[in-house]
Amino acid sequence: MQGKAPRVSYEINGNEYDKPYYLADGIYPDWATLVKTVRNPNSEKTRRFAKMQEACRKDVERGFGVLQARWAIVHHPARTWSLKTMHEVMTCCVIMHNMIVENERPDGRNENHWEFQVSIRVRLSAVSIAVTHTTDRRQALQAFDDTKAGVKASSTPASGPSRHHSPDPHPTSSSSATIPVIDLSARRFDVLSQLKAAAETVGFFLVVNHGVTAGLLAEMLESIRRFHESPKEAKAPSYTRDLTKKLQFNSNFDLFQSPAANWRDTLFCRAFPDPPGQGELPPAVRGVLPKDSGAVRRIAVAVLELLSEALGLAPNRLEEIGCADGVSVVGNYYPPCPEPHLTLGTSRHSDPSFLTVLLQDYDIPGLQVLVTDNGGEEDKRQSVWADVPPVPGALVINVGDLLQLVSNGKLRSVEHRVVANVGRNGRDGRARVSVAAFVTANLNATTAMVYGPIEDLLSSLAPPLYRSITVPEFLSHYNGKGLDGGPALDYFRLPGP
Ligand SMILES: O=C(O)CCC(=O)C(=O)O
Repeated sequence: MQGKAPRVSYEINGNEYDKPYYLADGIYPDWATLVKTVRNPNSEKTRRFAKMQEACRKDVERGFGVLQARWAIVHHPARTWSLKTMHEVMTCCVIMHNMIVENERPDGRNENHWEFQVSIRVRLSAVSIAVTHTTDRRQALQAFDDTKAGVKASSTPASGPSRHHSPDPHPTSSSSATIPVIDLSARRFDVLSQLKAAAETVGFFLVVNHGVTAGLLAEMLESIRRFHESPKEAKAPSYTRDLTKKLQFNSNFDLFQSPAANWRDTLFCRAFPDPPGQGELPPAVRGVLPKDSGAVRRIAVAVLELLSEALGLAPNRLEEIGCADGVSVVGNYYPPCPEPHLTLGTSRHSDPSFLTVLLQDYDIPGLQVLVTDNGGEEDKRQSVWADVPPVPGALVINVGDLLQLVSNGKLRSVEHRVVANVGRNGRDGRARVSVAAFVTANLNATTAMVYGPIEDLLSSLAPPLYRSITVPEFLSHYNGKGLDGGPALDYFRLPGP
């Protein structure tokens, strides 16, 4: 950059900045834009300097977080050794981000000329095509979101830019025998060894004889279907992207973050320990939602007890540290998709829970888990998508990211996805419905628990793989990143030896 900074002016967290910050090691320019902090501030002046520097550093990190949320390429480890190429990629992302922000300004202040001091060669024509595409996409998504009606009522084609998923590199497995079915009424020893084997490899299992009546299971699926199929006007009041609300209806919680939107609508409810009052619930789900979360939580506690033992811990250890102190229920609705080969029902992801208990549609399959042919998850390049077949009366249980974290990687939170609902007859077919209960910490607690790998599981041969975090911290990263683009837990991984 030969010591010349481009002229910029921007605001983060209410602070105004007029200097650019460079975020890759080794390319900091010579002038004082990034200054190291004072390690032991021992005077008023150095204390103030360190404080201000820390605030700026946080703003820079936040700015970088925005870039990471918008551009998938900034999420991943560098794909090249070339500093120049990395610099160009970052520069493109910053330029495109700034152009989008400028273009979206509501107050018409977008007639400013773009002033890029391009001492590196950036292909601006390619950049502006990408930006046009991105802003068109953003506007299309906003228009869709403003309908508050979800994909159920949408006429957006799956082939449009907002929903078109890139082809997936992994084939679909022809074998459906990968996900074990475990009878919870069998001998405790047998159940424990089957759960252990599944949780350490494929991360998913089906359970039968779990104690929840067929009647309640049917009622859960039916109430979610009823909600999504009620008139648009009945659902619109619950439509929100406010993550603090106990009840949220929307289509794709990560609509504006993820590279491609999914063909599904979702009703989300913080169901335990402090559920919304019956009067706050849409009529379609009244009387069912808190009841089902209680039943599901009991199964989760029983499974956590067995998994605790499988880890060599006291049976109540996982429950004791609060792994089942909160339950959020999501009721998914996958309308038949006219172009199912171009999009997905749910993008590839792992779950932000300790454990997930899922009731899936008995008639329409769609859930797939990414496994290696031998059932494990060691080599992602060799992985295949294995169907989780619908088994009437069964519940699907899977290990979530937080259980992988506290078990220090012994239990596996495995990526999964839902293919778009083919329907029988284009859009005239039946929608697929599922109800997932994310079993997690108490999200209403005033002081959030800190979770890290459980000490008893660590040794010199098994050093901690993850840093300690709170569940709100994890969720903030998970929600900011959106589905797709790699497991959220990788962000909290400690550097390897
Ligand atoms: O609909 C399903 O079968 C699974 C949904 C899912 O993976 C999720 O909601 O996280």
